[in-house]
Amino acid sequence: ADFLATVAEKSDGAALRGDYSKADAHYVVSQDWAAYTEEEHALWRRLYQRQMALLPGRACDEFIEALQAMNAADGIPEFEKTSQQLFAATGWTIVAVPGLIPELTFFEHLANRRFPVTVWLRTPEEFNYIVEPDVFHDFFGHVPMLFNPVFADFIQLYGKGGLKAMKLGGLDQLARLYWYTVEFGLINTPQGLRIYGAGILSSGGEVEYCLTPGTSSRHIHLEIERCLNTLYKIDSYQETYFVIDSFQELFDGTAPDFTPYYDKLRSGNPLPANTLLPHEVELLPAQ
Ligand code: HBI
Ligand code: FE
Repeated sequence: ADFLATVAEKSDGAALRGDYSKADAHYVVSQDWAAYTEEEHALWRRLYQRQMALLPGRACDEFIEALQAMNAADGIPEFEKTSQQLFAATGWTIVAVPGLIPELTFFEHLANRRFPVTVWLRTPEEFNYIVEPDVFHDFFGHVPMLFNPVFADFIQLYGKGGLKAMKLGGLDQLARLYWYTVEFGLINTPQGLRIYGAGILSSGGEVEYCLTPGTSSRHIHLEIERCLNTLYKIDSYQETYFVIDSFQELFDGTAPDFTPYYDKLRSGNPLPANTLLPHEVELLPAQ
């Protein structure tokens, strides 16, 4: 399957984690909340507390406010409860999945305002680093931003774009946009740069790293075609962070037909992750 290539890239071809035997045709499972152990709930609380100590002044207000309203500090949450809250706010729901799912299915869920959340939690040994998305990454990292109406519309648009990119042969390009925005995006605010990307928000180390001036990483304004053409690192902190000025900008940049981008970029060479083009301005200069 297509998604095995994605996973092989991420985990050296190791088998997918998670129990796929009870998944339906859309890879949806029941969360089976009662089956989580007290040790797992305790690990969730530790993960949650560690992240919360890092996020004030670093995560964007939209994320922090939604997370607080979700009441998810006391253990692995029941998806159904948050899903009802989320549906009332933006018309999105949460669906439980065994882990990584095929790209087509993933995009179909997003296009229908359903966010797939992995049911299993990492082990204590993986407290600081995990390769595949688990429930902490998916729920803590992604779900709060779906309470923002503009961001919620953007993710649906991305899902529709994914279905289209599959037909047009633009998936490599479009996946880079997801990576550099939904997973590792920063937003410029009057108070300074803030994080909205789930890959950073659920990471112990990158929350601080990505906002530290003077590292070897660059922080540049998001330009869609440039982003679609930029390779990314999957096993280290990002070498480039793309910065937006507003979620509306993200939506508007994703709304056009990407066919011309794909036609142009497919035949050329993508840019390395550490590229800085002559006209680009570092938005987090060393002090
Ligand atoms: N499946 N559960 C899950 N979560 C993801 O983030 C995910 C996926 N399948 C495919 C996929 N992501 C990617 O190929 C998308 O990037 C673009
Ligand atoms: Fe993610």
